[in-house]
Amino acid sequence: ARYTLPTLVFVLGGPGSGKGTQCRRLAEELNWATVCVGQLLREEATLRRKEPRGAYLEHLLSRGEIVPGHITIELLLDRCAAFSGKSGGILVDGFPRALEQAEAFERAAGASCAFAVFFACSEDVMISRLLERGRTSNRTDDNLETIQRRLITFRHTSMPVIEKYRQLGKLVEINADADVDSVAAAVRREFAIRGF
Ligand code: UP5
Repeated sequence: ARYTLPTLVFVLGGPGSGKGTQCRRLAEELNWATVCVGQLLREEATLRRKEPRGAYLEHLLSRGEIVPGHITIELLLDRCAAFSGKSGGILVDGFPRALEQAEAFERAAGASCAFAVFFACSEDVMISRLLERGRTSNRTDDNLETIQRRLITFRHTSMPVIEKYRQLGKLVEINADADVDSVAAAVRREFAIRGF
């Protein structure tokens, strides 16, 4: 990397497990930055909607499929660079979602995460949260069919990333079925234990 990255924490969990909600809250409390990688991709799809890349991204997002790593990693590193020196650390919300993307990121960034947080949430809870949000979110992936695809992608492709960090002793698992305040308190405790 051309600059030193701040402390990175990967925030992982299934669709609707509460990653975004908790990242926003924690970032404010710790005075960290947060990068929602799905949001970065949605913004890129909108920005380039008249180009082939925009249509391609929208195609993948609306089907709950994972965007190729080289696209995601470039956007993510650019955003991290913008925060360089301006925040204590960066919460990376929703990345990496595939083992090879975790490895590609580490190569490109020349760094890994300090640790990874996993919001463990039951599928019934995730589905009902997303259907509820889908009434007003305008997200093309908050419908039952795509929610089910997102869950399958999560189980098959993203869970191995979580298992990797567990094996490395870098995983912090939080019960995310609980209410927002309880989850936030559990997360805050885990960061405090690690000196943040
Ligand atoms: N809510 C949250 N916490 C709650 C709680 N404790 N109790 C009750 N309700 C709670 O929350 C979802 C909803 O639940 C909200 O209405 C919230 O109020 C409520 P949110 O905090 O948004 O959960 P989150 O886990 O962030 O859910 P999100 O839908 O954003 O997760 P996804 O992982 O599906 O979405 P993301 O934006 O990360 O990715 C979208 C797509 O981008 C992916 O499907 C994929 O196509 C693509 N992508 C990639 O290809 N590569 C990447 O690296 C990243 C994304």
